[in-house]
Amino acid sequence: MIVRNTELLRGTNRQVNSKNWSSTRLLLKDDDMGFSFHETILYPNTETKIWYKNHLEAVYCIEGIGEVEETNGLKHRICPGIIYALDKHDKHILRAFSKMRMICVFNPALVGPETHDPEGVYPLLSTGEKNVSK
Ligand code: 9YT
Repeated sequence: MIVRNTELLRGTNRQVNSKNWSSTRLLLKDDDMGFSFHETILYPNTETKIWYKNHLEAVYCIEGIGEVEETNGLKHRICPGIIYALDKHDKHILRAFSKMRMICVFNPALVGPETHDPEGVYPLLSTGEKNVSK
């Protein structure tokens, strides 16, 4: 059994920071669960273009208000209790109107240090790779 405390992972290499968000990665590829599991804090009044072309992601909101916009312009309000799943590797824009706390699951599992490239994509890394595009 794996038992971890998010608070104890902050400030370690399991916390990855970006301009608009901070992601604490509770479960990663090395844990061999078949997915990775993160707590992501989105900073208020931010807009992030994302395209996980190499991954599937499900995102469950537990705090805050925002919206996700599809490429066809359709906007979905996000608040606690809402999940969205990028089952078609959907390009999207994520807007946080307040601080938001999200639980995010990735398949395939992230290795650890991934952060968005200019297109909002995470590379497909294998365990051991430390070099990621910013
Ligand atoms: C909701 C979202 O995709 N935010 C970007 C960070 C990502 N969830 C992560 O790496 O935890």
